[in-house]
Amino acid sequence: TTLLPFIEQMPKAELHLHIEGSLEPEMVFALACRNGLQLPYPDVASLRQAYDFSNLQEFLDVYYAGMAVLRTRQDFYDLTWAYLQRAQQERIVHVEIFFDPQAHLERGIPLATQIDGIHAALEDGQRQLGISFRLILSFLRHLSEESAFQTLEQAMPYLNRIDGFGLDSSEVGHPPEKFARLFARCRQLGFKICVHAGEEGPPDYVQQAVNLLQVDRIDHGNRALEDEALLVQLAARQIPLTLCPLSNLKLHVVQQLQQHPLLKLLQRGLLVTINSDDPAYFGGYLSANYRALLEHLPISREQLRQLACNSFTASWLPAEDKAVWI
Ligand code: ES4
Ligand code: ZN
Repeated sequence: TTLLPFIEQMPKAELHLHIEGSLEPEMVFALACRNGLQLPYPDVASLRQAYDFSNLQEFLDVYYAGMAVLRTRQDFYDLTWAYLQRAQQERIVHVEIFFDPQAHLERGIPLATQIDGIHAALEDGQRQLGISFRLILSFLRHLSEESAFQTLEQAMPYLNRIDGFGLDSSEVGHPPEKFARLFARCRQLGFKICVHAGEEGPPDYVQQAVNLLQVDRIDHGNRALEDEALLVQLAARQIPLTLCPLSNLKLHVVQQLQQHPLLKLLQRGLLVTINSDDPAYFGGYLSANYRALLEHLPISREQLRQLACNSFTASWLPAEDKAVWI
């Protein structure tokens, strides 16, 4: 239809992207070769075939195995630069990306190596591609509060290159309240915070994120739809939700895109945005997520425009920079 070029041409922000989730199978093989590592797959095609998940945990197992090829500053630079080049092609003009430092620290990769590589690529992307950015350090919720606090301590010398803190990985059994003291500390240090909640976990986890952690943004938040009072609160306070349609489909959070809660949440007045989450694993970058919505939901041109505008409203850019795009 005629809305396809509209999707491509709209200036967009991406607010929910795990940089390790942009690691394409081709790059897994290239980095394994460069670093002298053996992979348990004979070729790119057989690795891609392993990208078939029935839930979040099955995905996470493959995701953590894949990122083990990231070793050097240059590896982290190349990964981030490849994403930014794709972003520019899709008219993404602002990105707020996550990285998972604990997953790399566990493999003996220093925090400096990770941040030096990722941040240098983001700086080059700002200069050469005109893409503004924020970098979000995301804690792994399946690990302990103590591990998260140790990671925050280790990150102290690098906080001038960090803009906010997030929380991801296995959700059920690891509620936001487990990290209430951690995020209170992050807020006290003056940082923005966002957490994954209500992807597989119950609406109560979204409620905890909002009222206990006092997040600036909810990542996913699909299951907020099950709690009427929570919906009213999210709409009234305009707390953004970063929705990820193709991710939800691949991880069976929704059985079909026709059942995706996006339009219901939009109609209830919530500040929802569209994002790609882990595009190398979920079958598409940001534009593909917009196109999939257009194909499977009765979504209007005005609603597509609203979603792109919301991505800037929900961003952590200062008001004067948002105003350029809205
Ligand atoms: C993630 Cl889709 C998703 N959910 C939770 N944690 C994650 N880490 C990377 N992708
Ligand atoms: Zn995510």
